[in-house]
Amino acid sequence: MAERLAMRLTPSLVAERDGPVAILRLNRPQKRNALDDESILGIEHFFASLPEDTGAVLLAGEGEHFSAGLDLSELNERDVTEGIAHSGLWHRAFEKVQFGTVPVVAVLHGAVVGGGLELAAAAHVRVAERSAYYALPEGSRGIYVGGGGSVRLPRLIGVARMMDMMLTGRTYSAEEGQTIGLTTYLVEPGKGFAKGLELAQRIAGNAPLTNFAVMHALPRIAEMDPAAGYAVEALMSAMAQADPDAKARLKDFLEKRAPKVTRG
Ligand code: 1HE
Repeated sequence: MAERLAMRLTPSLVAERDGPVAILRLNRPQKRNALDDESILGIEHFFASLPEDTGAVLLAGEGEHFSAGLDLSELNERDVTEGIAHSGLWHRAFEKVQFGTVPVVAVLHGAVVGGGLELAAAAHVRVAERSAYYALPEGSRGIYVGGGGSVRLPRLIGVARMMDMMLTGRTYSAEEGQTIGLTTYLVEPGKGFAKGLELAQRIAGNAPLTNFAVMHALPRIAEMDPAAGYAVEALMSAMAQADPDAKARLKDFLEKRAPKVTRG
């Protein structure tokens, strides 16, 4: 059962925990979880202040939508210099999501648009409910992505698809999002949170060093030239297998105490 996580956060966010899983809910449903500065600062604070015994994070949105993206009502007042600082704030916060201490599972439903999609892209595993839809309406608003979308989204769906979304205002459905690689799980409406929690609990049960390698080494290796990648992989693999946790897990398997791999 989830309980409140003791953390000072803006009312637009709610922090809970369920065993080793810390849960962050976007909690501004009356504004479709639009992300104002306070929420972005809160997200940064949450990921920087996780209790040490946290093994994974579950990120979800309250109400009918995951997030309507940037709070457009805050946009009018910024000049260029302030705009750069604002985008930098989002970069800093989402960097803590992607390259923080533990893997993040995002549960997506309803609108997942603009900055909401950028936030989702910073997570490590994405679960969609069939109600989810994805768009980058920045083009039609006369603005541009600023939360790391140009870096993360092409790596998920390719430059051409992101260009199409931004230039034509194309919306992808939950099913299409699953096909093009935005999400890796697709579930019925209302089932996303339970599925996300189940996955986060499994992730939290992994050896911490393996989770570290998957979060911090894998995406960097994927960007390296292959020769450097093989070298870093060999080092990471040697470090992981030398950890006492790995030794205990291998012993459990060899002595028939660990579960077998099962069909999906
Ligand atoms: C908002 C926002 C927002 C809703 N900022 N207030 N994002 C967008 O361009 C998406 C804009 N939002 C929408 O297209 C729709 O609101 C939704 C499809 C997400 C939801 O529709 P619906 O019918 O459920 O809600 P609604 O009636 O449009 O909105 C309810 C309230 O939320 C309403 O305020 P109210 O005071 O009239 O009740 C809306 O104004 C408010 N609201 N979305 C501010 N985004 C780092 S750069 C990232 C750049 C971007 O993210 S650009 C994409 C911005």
